[in-house]
Amino acid sequence: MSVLHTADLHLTEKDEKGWAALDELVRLAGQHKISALVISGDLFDHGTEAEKMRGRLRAAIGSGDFQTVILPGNHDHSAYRSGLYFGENVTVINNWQEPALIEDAVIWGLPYEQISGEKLVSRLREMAALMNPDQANYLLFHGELLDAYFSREDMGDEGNLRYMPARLSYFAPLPLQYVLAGHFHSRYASWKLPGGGLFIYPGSPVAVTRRETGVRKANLISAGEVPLEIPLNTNHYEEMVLELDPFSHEDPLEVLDHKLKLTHPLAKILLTVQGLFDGSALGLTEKELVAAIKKRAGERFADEPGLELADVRHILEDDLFRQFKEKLDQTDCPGEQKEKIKEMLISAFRVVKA
Ligand SMILES: [Mn+2]
Repeated sequence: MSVLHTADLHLTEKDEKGWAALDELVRLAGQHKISALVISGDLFDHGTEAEKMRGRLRAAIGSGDFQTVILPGNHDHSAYRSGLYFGENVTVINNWQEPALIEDAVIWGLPYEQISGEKLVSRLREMAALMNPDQANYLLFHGELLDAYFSREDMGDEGNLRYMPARLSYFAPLPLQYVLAGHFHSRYASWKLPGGGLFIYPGSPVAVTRRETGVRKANLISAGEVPLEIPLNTNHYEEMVLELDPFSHEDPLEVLDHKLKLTHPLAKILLTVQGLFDGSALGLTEKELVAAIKKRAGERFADEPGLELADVRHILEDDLFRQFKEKLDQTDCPGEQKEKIKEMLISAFRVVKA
């Protein structure tokens, strides 16, 4: 028994990135010969569009010989109300009392509803009464874990509402091996459940907002083994800082090329260029350097780079600065300290000259 666990694909008709991520998940499902693909909520971005995407979804997940179990999330719960049929090997958990049985595992789910923490506690107690502790029980959950210090932006674009707020302690009465959760987009994260077992958010498999930086992951669970974070070949964002140094002999454009080479080909780069540079040594004005950077990275950028740079050649060429620097270079103070002093000196000159 093995499960590939994901959530928060936020599929729309127009955005191909989500569909490509689904294909990647299906490819991995085949590669790892899993029993079930579990999607813990927000498969669709809007409930209203699901009907139109049904055929495409069926074609995408119907090709493998594994089961798919879908949990309604806060974004797409309205999609499943009419009992949409997604194919033979797809189960939608519309009722918390009716689990999906896959091999020797019992996969329960809490379809999304707008309920308070108190109500959730009693709902979980009712569920516990239905579970057989001698079986392998998994629970699919889509909502916010209050034990974790998340910010709003970690959930994608959600505004100010709390969705199915839960604490780890709420799950204590349930004989669970795993809570396979969704709703938290930023990254893969897991917690120990007080009654045994693990609570796991896999993070979104494809970036929805710019906060979803780094290679995206899916969660692979094989009975008796430690859950695995499986890296995905899907679209995401990556933060990059290009640090300039007026005394370095490195060409910042070459440094940028090198950094770009190390990034994932599907990463969109959020670049910040910061620091001071010697335009005369580089043979470029500030405007030219910025243009060269933009040209170099071209379509790799998610948007316009953040620019916090300045050409300080006029300071480096100043007689007083040069004299001071020569004296400093002759002293035997450690290199790191020299760098610090030079930085301070340039800042002082910039204030004076401004
Ligand atoms: Mn959600």
